Amino acid sequence: MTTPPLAIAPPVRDALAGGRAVVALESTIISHGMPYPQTVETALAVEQVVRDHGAVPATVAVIDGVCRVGLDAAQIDDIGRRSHVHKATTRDLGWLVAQGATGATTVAATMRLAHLAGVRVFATGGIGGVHRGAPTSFDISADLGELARTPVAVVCAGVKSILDIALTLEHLETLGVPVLVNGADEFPSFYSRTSGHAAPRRLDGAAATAAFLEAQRALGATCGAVLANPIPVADEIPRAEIDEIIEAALTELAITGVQGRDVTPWLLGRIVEATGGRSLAANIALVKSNAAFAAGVAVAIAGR
Ligand code: PSU
Ligand code: MN
Repeated sequence: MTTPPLAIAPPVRDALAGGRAVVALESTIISHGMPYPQTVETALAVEQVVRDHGAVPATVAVIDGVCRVGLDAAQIDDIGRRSHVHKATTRDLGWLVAQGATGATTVAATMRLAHLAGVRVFATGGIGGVHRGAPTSFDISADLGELARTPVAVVCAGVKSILDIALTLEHLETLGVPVLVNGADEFPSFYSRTSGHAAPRRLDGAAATAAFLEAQRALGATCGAVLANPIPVADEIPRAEIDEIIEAALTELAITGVQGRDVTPWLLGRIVEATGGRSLAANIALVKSNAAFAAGVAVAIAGR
């Protein structure tokens, strides 16, 4: 086997060598999730949240064909500013490397590269999943397949707001991926703390979550885990309000002909417009909250 073309940033390499806490962060959220320059400001602020909670941040991306685990501020700015960065899921990694191209990694691709580097905890906003209408469109994110085969724990505020939560939970169960909710009995729905769906399992706090991840490891689990962390109460958008906006955006989407990987960026843009920017503020708040929780989990694992 050849060594993977992986560049681990010095602070990340040192932390891993010393058995200290590291939290992986994705870059699709930087290139496709929010407008520039807020996106870069947010990415840097999220890294700082990870540091403030005692862990080393490792933002992941492929830059000019090099898979990077840990970016510096200039590299994060580059990903946010460039207008034609590929959205890269796991299947795109080989192509990007061979072509010397640049790609922002989704949850799936970030998990893969984090795992190759030895990082076990990853924080993001929302994971991909089963889209509404998937029974006819077959649109199911590759994030779910990666969760089934890569042992990285993904802290999120639920699945992307535009998905079918019930079908996503069902599919995760089929794939054998554990789904845990931090400190609540209900699975959250990204902008809201509730979804109408019960938490498959509940855990309270970082120490309990670290104990769970260690148990998974001791059992030889080869899959990842979804660690759902509800948005803070102060930042929540009521479910009835946001559901109506999402429904309207989905109706509009059907008319536009936007398809495949362009669907999410288009819908998120529409939702930001329709909420007058409130969804963006909520999105930023929940990512920071997830970064803090993920850092706590990584610190607790490192301390065991
Ligand atoms: N959640 C969001 N915005 C996003 C994403 C998730 O609120 O942009 C990104 C993540 O990178 C996730 C990806 O892994 O969308 C999933 O895309 P797809 O459904 O095309 O697999
Ligand atoms: Mn898709």
